[in-house]
Amino acid sequence: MSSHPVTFHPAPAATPVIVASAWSVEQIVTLFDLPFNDLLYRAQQVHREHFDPTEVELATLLSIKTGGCEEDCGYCPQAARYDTGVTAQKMLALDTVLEAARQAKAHGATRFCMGAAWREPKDRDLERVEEMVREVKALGLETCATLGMLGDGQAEKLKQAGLDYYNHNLDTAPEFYGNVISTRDYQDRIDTLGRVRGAGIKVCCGGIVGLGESRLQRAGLIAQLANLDPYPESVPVNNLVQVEGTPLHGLDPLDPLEFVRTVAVARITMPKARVRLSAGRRQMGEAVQALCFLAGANSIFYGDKLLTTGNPEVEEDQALLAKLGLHSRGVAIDAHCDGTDK
Ligand code: SAM
Ligand code: DTB
Ligand code: SF4
Repeated sequence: MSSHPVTFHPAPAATPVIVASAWSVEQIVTLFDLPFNDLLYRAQQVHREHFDPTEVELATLLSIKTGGCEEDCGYCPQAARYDTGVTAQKMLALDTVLEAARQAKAHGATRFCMGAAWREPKDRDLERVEEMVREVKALGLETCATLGMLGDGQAEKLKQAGLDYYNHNLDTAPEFYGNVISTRDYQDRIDTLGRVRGAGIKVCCGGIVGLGESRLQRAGLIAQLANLDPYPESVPVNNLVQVEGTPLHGLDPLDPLEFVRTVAVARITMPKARVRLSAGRRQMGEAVQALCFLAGANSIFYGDKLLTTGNPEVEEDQALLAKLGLHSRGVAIDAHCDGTDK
């Protein structure tokens, strides 16, 4: 287990100094339980030690193969067994993917993530994805793919094609996982992450909150992520987007401040990771998103659509970043573009 040299500088009020080597769930619950201001103060300190706090990564998603998935993930509109209005489609043509990637780049995205509604890719499908990865990378974008579980040799093929990141989420705490998914288990996910690491691809791995889990279980998810050795380079924190027809539709939404706490705890326990404010931003409003950036989020999914559900419009995001004085990697966002810089 690697050590995570996280030394907490004392907040103005006397607070304990914790030096963690591996994070216990109890330590993480202690973070969650801090007064909100102390938690955000600590997250800001850690964030500023490792990143420019005014910089945000923009990653654009594209669903390259939508719907018809055989898995039973209780949150997912793309599972064939749920009647959500999402219909199964064929894999997109290379040209369509490249056009979307060019547009993402023109809007200022630096990473392009291709998602497929598969339990696992078949080798002949993987070849087509490899081609997409090669061509998207040639446009000068970082590449990411999320294709489900990977089998022997598949991660190596993606690496050879130039894949920078593979997204595969642990989703929730091990003890809550069975309430959400039954068609694959936690260890399957850990195995895929091992294959990704073994091939030398960077890991993008996070989870979803608002599934009906407890704070203890949210801490359990963060402990799993933070104790991966090494912890993921990218950590997407998704807030459940409730879709009619899925089993998790109709749950009480998570308190937005608890979502902010989750982001802060991810930042503190994974200091050098890109913590991505992921699904659910459209439902959050600007003030909650601003708190998430204060809590250490420094990446967003950027583009009008996630995979099948909505995301804030590009212009809306540009205006929000400008309002907050945030800029994207290498791209200055004009503070006057929303007309509110008075
Ligand atoms: N099929 C592949 C898999 O499951 O690994 C890749 C795509 S899958 C849609 C990627 C991730 O999106 C899931 O692991 C989950 O964390 C997230 N996700 C899916 N539906 C969501 C929803 N309704 N709200 C929030 N996050 C969601
Ligand atoms: C991740 O953690 N969140 C993204 C991406 N990785 C693939 C997906 C969010 C999906 C939200 C529901 C939808 O649009 O279908
Ligand atoms: Fe399929 Fe992925 Fe959706 Fe699960 S999350 S149903 S594996 S597309």
